Amino acid sequence: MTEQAQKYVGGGVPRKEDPALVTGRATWTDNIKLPGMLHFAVLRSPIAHGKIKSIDASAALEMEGVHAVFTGEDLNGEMAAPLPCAWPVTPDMKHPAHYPLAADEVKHLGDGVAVVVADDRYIAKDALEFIDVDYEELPVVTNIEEALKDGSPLVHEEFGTNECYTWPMPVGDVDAAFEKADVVVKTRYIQQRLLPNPIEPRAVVVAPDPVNGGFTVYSSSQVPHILKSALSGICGVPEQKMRVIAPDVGGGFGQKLNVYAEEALGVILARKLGVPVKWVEERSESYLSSIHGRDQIQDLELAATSEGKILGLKVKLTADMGAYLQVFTPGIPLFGAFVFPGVYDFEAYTFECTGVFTNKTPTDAYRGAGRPEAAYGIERLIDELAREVGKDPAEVRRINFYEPFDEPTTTPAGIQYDSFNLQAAMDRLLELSDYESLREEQRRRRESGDPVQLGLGFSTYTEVSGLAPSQVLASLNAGGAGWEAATVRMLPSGKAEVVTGTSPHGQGHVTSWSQLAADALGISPDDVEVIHGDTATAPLGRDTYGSRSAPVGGVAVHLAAGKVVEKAKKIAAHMLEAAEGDIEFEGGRFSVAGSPDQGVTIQEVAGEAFLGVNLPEGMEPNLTADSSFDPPNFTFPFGAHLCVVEVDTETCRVKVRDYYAVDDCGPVINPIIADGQIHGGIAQGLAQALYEEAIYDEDGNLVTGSMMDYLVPGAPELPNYTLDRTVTPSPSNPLGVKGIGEAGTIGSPPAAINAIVDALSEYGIRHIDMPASPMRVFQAIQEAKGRS
Ligand code: MCN
Repeated sequence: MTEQAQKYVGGGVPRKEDPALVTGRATWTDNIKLPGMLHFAVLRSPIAHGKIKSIDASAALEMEGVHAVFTGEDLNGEMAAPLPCAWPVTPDMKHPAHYPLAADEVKHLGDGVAVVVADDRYIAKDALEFIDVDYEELPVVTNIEEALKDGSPLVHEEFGTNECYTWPMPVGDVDAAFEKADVVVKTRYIQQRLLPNPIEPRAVVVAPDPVNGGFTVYSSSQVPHILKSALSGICGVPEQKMRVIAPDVGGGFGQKLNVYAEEALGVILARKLGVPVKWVEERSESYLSSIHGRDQIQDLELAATSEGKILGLKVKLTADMGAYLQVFTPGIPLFGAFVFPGVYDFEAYTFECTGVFTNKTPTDAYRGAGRPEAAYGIERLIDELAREVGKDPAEVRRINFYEPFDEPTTTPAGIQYDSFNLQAAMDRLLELSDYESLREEQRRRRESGDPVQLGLGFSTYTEVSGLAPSQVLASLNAGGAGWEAATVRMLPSGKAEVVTGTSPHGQGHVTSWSQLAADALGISPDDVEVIHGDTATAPLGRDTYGSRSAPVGGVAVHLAAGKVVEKAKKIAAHMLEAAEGDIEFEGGRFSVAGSPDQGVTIQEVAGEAFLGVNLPEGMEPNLTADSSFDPPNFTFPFGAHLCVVEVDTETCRVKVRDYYAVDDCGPVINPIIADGQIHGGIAQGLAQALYEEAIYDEDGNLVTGSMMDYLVPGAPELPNYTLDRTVTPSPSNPLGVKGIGEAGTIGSPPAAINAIVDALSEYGIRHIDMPASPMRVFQAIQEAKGRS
């Protein structure tokens, strides 16, 4: 490929997306109003488990403005297939049929029971109140350990058990390592359940196409391409007649990486009624009907020498699936299996995960999806180990880091990390934070009996990003099709269009892909239009999740643009009557080597390619090229974080005073965007560490059912971040880029908890569960005082 100097990639090009977003000119799904459109609302179960004995909708049907009420019994027969789970992790995994509306039995609070279609959403909502459902309540199970006990209430009676699957990772025997160990740290950590909170809750509009008999689905989704295939299967609509458009999407964080009941209901209702229909989720409804994150128990054992050198790791997870399996539910904890050993070089590792059904909303991918859980496990263990062997946690990390490498290196989990240099990241972090003087301040405060203690918490994490390699995904029974597609075309005027299969919902792909195309083509990013999120205009795509877009989709843009330049070079040679080998390309201009005055711009070539008059013999007109990039491996970003907390031992409040992060995602396409991703990610990780927890009571009621009770931190609760980066290119793709969209969320929870435990270690406190609320800190201090 013809490469030229990078002018825009790596520079802080301001986000093209922002003017529309900050001036209220974005188009959200809820802004879409179609002629004749009706609105639907879903009646949701007020109990966690029960048989539906009868549904009487007569009063609702009599209300003015109500067009129809349907139940599961009315609609399920119209589905060609239930809602999909795309990752059957074991051959004998239990997979309950999951229809958009429960027909016989509700399995969790908020399970859909009936749908009202009305003139507007307010009438539809009001009408829900007039539907009378008679339930026979059944016993409920919400606790995963209870759910596995004999005699537990069963979520799905037909399976005779609540165990969905047990997945043992086929890796080595660790017993020998544990026999050699001087120190074994054995512990249990809890990953509390989290509720994702994108600013825009979900929304869907479905319009039947009276001409071709198909449907256009507008959805606030991260995955229009996946949704198109899935909806066509669920609703029995030929795939080529299904078009999905993701308009502006106000965040997703993994929650919108799914195929939801309401999307299928929209298609079925639009087909039945022959008019467009709309559904918009409310926040408290979202807390019940959209997937939740995390929720697992981690039983861990780490074996090491008295010097703190790790010898082996045993991981046993018990993970809450909730009541049904959504698209990736069973696979989420398994993502963690591959990176649980973290950035540490040792051999012996076992991992087993048991997935469990409970009467709760299903879990699925929430930013990081399995990897924050894993990083938390290993990073907390390392701090516990450091304390056992009496060394500084920075030192114990260092003696276990992989030596720097830039070629794939096999890990105890049986995968290959692509490139690491933790030493450089750690060196920079210690320098950036002035670690020694922080320790000095800590000593001073301890000695003076200051009620406000200082805590320092490290996290040196890695993660698997760039979800792609089709063959690897297939080997994990996760389907394949991990590639990403792009088309780059020059228009007659010399401007360019980039068509991408990624589907941004806050990550700034329009800007980033413009930079990539601009550099390759030698034009301005302002002359590049990025087309995305519509399966009619961007027909090939695998969408946005798993921090895959830059290392897979961005690379596809780069490769397609390179192909355009290759073709343009042939045309330029023809126009300049020179040999192709003599043509040089710099700054968007082709010239003849040794005769720089003789040249044509890429815009002139584009015009010529369009006219098709003066082209090399046999060459097709137009300057356009496609690429479908399927990398050989994932990418493995890594980083070193340090969280500095002040813990007030009298009020038990934790203040995150400073947060230092040195992340490495290879070369950065856009530093402003990458920093923004890290900021948002750290904020979400600190939210898990300190504030957020979805709590169910024993009857299956979501106690934290609104923002009044579910504490999402805002800017005042969060510190200023001090960021820097190291650059270790990935050998998995020609740009060397690794993903950055989840890194902050993965690195920060263990850093924060390590810092709090560090602050309180003088009391003999060894662990505090997340979220480390003032009450938990208070209890930990009281218990520690009771012990002493
Ligand atoms: N980038 C870069 N240099 C790199 C790597 C990435 O400049 N070396 C830029 C990319 O060009 C892109 C952005 O960073 O503009 C993110 O790229 P990438 O890491 O590939 O992640 P994705 O675009 O695939 O985004 C997915 C990731 C995930 S999995 C979640 S969850 C998440 C996240 O992104 N959800 C988000 N960030 C989010 N940000 C917002 N605003 N909203 C969400 O819902």
